[in-house]
Amino acid sequence: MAVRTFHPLVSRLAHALEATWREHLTLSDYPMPSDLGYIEGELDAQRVAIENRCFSAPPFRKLHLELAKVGTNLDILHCVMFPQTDAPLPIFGCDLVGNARTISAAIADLSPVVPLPPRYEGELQALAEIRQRFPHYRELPPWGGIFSPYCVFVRLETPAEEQAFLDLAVAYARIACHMALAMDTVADNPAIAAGQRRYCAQQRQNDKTRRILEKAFGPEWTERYMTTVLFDVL
Ligand code: BLA
Repeated sequence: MAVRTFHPLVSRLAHALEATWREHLTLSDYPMPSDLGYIEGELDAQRVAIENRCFSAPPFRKLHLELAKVGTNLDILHCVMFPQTDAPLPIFGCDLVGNARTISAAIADLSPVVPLPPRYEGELQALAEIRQRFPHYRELPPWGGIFSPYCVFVRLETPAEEQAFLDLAVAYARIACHMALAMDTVADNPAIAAGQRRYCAQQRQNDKTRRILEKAFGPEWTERYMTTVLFDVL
C-alpha cells in the first residue's frame, strides 16, 4: 500500500488480513482494470482516495482488499474473499467504516452460498465468546439476508472492542483459508455461482457505499466499479 495514514484499526486489520493470506495461500496478482488500482476523486471538495490490492489464490478466484479515505475524516476498509465458483466455500466479507473517534460500522462474516460441512459450524460456534464482547450490536439493513448467524455488525468504541473485532475478523479469514486447504473434492455446482451472484446483487444494494462513490466519481463510474471491482457480476 502507498504510504498513507489510516485509522489505526484500518491499517492493522489490512496488514493482518494480508498476512493471513500469505501464511496460508500462494498469491498471484489479480488482473485489475489498470485504471482502477489507485483512484482519486472529489466529494464536497474533499479528496476521495481508493487503494486496491487484489490477488487470486486457488481455490479463491479473487481476494480483494481495499482501503479508502474520504477527506480527512472517513476511513474505510473493504475486504472480500470470493471462492472459485466450483468450490463450495463461504464468502468471507469484512467492512470497517471509521472516523477519527470511532469505528461506526464494523462487519465480518463468513457467508455461505451453499450449506457448510458441520465441522465448520463447530469452528464458528467456538468463537461465541468473542462475539459476546461487543456492547453495541447494530441492526442489519434489509439487504442483509445474505449474512450468516455468525455475522457480527457492531459499532466499536474502546480499544478492547477494536482488538476483539480484529481477532474475530482474522479468525474468520483463517477459517476460510483452512476450509479451502482442507477441501478434498471440487464439485461443479451451478448453485455456487448462483449464490455468489445473489451475494453480490444484495451487496450492490448498499446505498451508503453507492452514495459516497457516486458523489465523488459519478453514477456511471460507480456502477462500473461496483459491478467489476467490488461485487462482480459473474
Ligand atoms: C455501511 N459502508 C457502510 C457505510 C459507509 C460505507 C459509509 C455507512 C457506515 C455507517 O452506517 O456507520 C462505505 N464501504 C463503503 C465504501 C466502500 C465500502 C465507500 O466497502 C468501498 C469503496 N460492505 C462491504 C462488505 C460488507 C459490507 C464486504 O463492502 C459486508 C461483508 C457491509 N457496510 C456493510 C453494511 C453496512 C455498511 C452491512 C451498513 C449498511 C446500513 O446500515 O444500511
